[in-house]
Amino acid sequence: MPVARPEPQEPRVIAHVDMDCFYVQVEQRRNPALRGQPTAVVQYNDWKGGGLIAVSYEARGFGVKRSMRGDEAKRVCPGINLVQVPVARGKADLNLYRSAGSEVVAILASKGKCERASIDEVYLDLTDAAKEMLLQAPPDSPEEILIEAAKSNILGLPSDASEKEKIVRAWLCRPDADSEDKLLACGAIIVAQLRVRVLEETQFTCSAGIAHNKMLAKLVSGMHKPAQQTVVPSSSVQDFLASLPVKKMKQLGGKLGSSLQDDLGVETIGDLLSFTEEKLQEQYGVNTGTWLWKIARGISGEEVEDRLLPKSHGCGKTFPGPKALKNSASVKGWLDQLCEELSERIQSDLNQNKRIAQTLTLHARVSKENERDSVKKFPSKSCPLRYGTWKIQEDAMKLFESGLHDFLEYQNTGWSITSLSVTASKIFDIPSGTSSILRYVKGPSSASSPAIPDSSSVPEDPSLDNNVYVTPSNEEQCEPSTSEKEDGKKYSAISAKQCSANEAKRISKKFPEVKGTSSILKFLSRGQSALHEKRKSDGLICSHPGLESSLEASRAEEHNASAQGADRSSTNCGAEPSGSNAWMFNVEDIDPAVVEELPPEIRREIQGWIRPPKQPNTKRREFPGRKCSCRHVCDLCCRHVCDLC
Ligand code: DCP
Repeated sequence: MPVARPEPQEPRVIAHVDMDCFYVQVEQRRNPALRGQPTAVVQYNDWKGGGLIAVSYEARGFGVKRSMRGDEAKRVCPGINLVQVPVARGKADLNLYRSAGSEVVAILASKGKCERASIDEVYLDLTDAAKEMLLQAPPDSPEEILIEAAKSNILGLPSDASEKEKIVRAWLCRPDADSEDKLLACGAIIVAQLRVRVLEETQFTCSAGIAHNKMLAKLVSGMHKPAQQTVVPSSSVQDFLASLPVKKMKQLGGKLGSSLQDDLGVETIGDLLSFTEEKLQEQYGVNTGTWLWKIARGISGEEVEDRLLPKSHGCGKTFPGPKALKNSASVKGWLDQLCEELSERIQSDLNQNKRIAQTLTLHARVSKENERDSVKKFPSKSCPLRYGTWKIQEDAMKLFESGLHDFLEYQNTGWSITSLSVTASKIFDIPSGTSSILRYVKGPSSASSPAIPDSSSVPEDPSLDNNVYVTPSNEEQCEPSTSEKEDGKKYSAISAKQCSANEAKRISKKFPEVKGTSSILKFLSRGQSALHEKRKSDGLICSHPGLESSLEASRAEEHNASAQGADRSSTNCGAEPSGSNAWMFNVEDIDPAVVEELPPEIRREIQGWIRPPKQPNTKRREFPGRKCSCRHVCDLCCRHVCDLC
């Protein structure tokens, strides 16, 4: 349920930028002969000509809609060009569109905080940029206004007037405007400049909404498409919302919106104004009630997140009509393909952006034989994500079996799957300091764990010994930054051989109470390998992806199928670490968030160093994992709910 966020004291300038018929534009850039032509991008599945997923504005003029299939689109518009999405692994490959979206994001992010909301949508917080413009170069002459800004649609101004452009120019540099409108005018000019840059540098057009909050900016960005922008001055908010159907509002498209219609008779956002905050709270709870009361007045405190990367990675495939999957072998075949793609994407996210995904989720659309109208849905299932293609494949299949078991409720009946998808979510940045934990746990003991690449990939140069060798090609990225290298203080996990005597002295002086290295050594030399062995023998290693499994993953990817066997057999698990026998560690480098990710035995010890010991919560500490009836007790990922069990 939606919750009201506190609004900032100062007015903000927020933009929502949405690319026009995005996939079509990407295809038109690839093949300029398609420019200006009725064109649509169709799904890989060619059933009835393939489902349309993007339609050019020229084709829309003929009545072609996204809900159509290729055959129908051809009937409506015989001249339409149908372009199939690129294909890989027997399904759509969206990488082309993703990277085209990234090109646009890179330009938009130059002017303020930028949140990538989808493959072709971005929120921008332009407050600072607008304030700066107002201070340094405010728009003061109508003639100087950029043509693209002069074409803005400003809610509340006459939109069909023959002199619209003149009116807009005057509005954008009104000397008597209040400070909110002045900021908004600057925001509109900045967005127009950005859109011009996007067009020049990528050949793509986009549309935008500019308002004082995200909610309003998003609501109007698609109001005038293609290649236009719409501005919402505060004075026009009430009129705009008065006639806005409730279902158009984000978060009101589903059950909450239906309840507003059915239970309160609310059809437009404006209708909400007749209810007191108390009444709405009574009906929908305190938080949602307040949220509804506020959105009715155009108030929303939601912030633009500083995020240029997607929140999750998903790979899916539909199997319409006769293509539906009806046996486990075909499901496994497709899941393997989807998981392979997912694995590649999360691995590349890890390598390029140092981000780790924590949760694997499987969704499916399934119907029982002879019960096609049944309302029972296949339950989505999740488990901790283990890096490495075969592990993801294995877990996804188990999730599917578990979901199918729940779905069928012990009935021995046939089933049919029309869509399958796997998602990697709960993605977080590896916090600064994690690399030191990684090194600390894994770095030096290349022989101690299967997660470490074999010695051939470990350079002899001791100065490079601190690196985390995710993959050979990734060495550079994982190397500590120059500043880290130059800064003598930041030298976590340096073997005693490398650590100068002075530095060792400094640490022991600074942290005289840090005496816990022996158990770490124990852990490194045998504890972890024993734990690893135990989990392997338990049948499911619930390892934390940020520690061992990301490394394992790389290896698995690297060695492919043959190496997977080697990976499973983990022949060198029990070997003693070689080459180093003592460890120095700068406690200041430890990020508390990272400590939570460590195995309990190490966690307890490190927590003792970095903060005064708490009264132990024995219950939690003694048994951090969720005990499952099967043996999948996950003590590294105890916060996750494991649907495999
Ligand atoms: N997309 C898809 N499947 C859908 C909807 C969209 O694969 N069911 C893809 C194709 C679109 C892109 O996502 O080009 C962006 O979707 P939008 O909803 O933003 O639509 P468009 O950008 O195509 O058109 P518009 O100009 O109306 O925003």
